[in-house]
Amino acid sequence: MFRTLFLAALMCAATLGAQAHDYNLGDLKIVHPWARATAPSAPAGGAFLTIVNGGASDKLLSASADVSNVVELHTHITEGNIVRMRKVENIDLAGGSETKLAPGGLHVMLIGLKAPLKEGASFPLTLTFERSGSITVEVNVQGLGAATPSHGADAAKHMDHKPMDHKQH
Ligand SMILES: [Cu+2]
Repeated sequence: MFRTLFLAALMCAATLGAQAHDYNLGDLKIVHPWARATAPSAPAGGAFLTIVNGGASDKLLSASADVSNVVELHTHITEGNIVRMRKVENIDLAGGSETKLAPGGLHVMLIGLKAPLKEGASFPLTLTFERSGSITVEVNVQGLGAATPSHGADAAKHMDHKPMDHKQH
């Protein structure tokens, strides 16, 4: 299948304002990339987005950004009654599926923030897919109270995120 939407996606990324927010990359649609604003001392933050795959199966292999020293793909797992974050090597995107990276679930982890993520700001995040290639999207930073009701608890979990957690994987 021809990737006719690729150029359109690039143009969209180049002209994007602070609030716009869908990107097309081949058969993939990337919806509303956003991150939660972080407290001044927070060592890490999370970025979230939804990936709609209208084609054959694909995988999100990696994410990169300049706002932190390390960028990882994470999920949350429950061990007993403790919810922890764990690094994942990639994220499966089945054909015809919609995959949400959202607070409390899969997310892009920004570890070692170089500066706090401020509400109203935005930053580029490059996503690399196994089949569809790469795209750079603009992530909008939203306030601490934005989106889901589970935010308070999730923000606390991110605060507990120690560098040691990542060395185990
Ligand atoms: Cu995480």
